[in-house]
Amino acid sequence: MIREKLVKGFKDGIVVPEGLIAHGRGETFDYLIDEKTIPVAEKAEKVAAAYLLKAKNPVISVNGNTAALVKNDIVELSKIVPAKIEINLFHRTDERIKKIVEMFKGVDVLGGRPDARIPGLEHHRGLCCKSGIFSSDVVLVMLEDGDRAKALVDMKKTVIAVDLNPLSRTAQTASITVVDNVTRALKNIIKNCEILRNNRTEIDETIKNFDNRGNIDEVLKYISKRLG
Ligand code: PTJ
Repeated sequence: MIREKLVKGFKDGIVVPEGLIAHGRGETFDYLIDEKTIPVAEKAEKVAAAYLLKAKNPVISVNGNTAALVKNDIVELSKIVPAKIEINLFHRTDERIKKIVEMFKGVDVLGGRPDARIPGLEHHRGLCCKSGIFSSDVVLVMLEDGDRAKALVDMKKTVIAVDLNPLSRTAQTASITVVDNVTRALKNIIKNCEILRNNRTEIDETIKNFDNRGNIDEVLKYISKRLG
């Protein structure tokens, strides 16, 4: 079903060919974790929910793959936090932006008229919105390119990354790394937002007790053990 959604997205001009290749890489890592949410990912998903709920200006960044795979979950999460949605494409064209905005019909989405830029990224890749990603304190990125993830961390933002490859540059540079398929991760983050949203003490405790480096190491240990 995931593959078919992406192929349809590709035919509709939402997903780029590189997005199909990215999916293949992700799928490989998904097999290594048995295509399920492993306990360490569940922990990171709770932390992601806590950071989103505590943020002053949280933003969910959307690309072609996530629009094709998890559009409805993105909208649901944006309402529960609440968070802004910004379409921020790596392979940016006005036509793709327009098509993705149309997919989100009836929902406020940023990204159509970028008026700021992420320092250190060349032309199209650095474009963003002043009221969105540029001024955000917490950004949720999914299937993100490593350079952009690093540029956002360099801007002192808390970067939550959903990436099935625990060794990717994005996974390694993010502030919170969720090693899970985006199709499961968003649902779990939503569930945790529902649990945490009225509990400030638990939000603070969840954030305080988290060590991202240690959590990535646990993912690698889990994979090694499974292979062994
Ligand atoms: O739509 P655009 O123009 O913004 O382009 C989007 C892509 C995905 C092409 C672009 O951001 C890109 O090239 O990303 P990368 O550098 O290929 O990184 C994608 C990462 O996501 C890889 O580490 C994959 O393993 C991982 N990945 C792939 N599918 C999933 C995934 N992680 C979570 N869930 C998935 N379903």
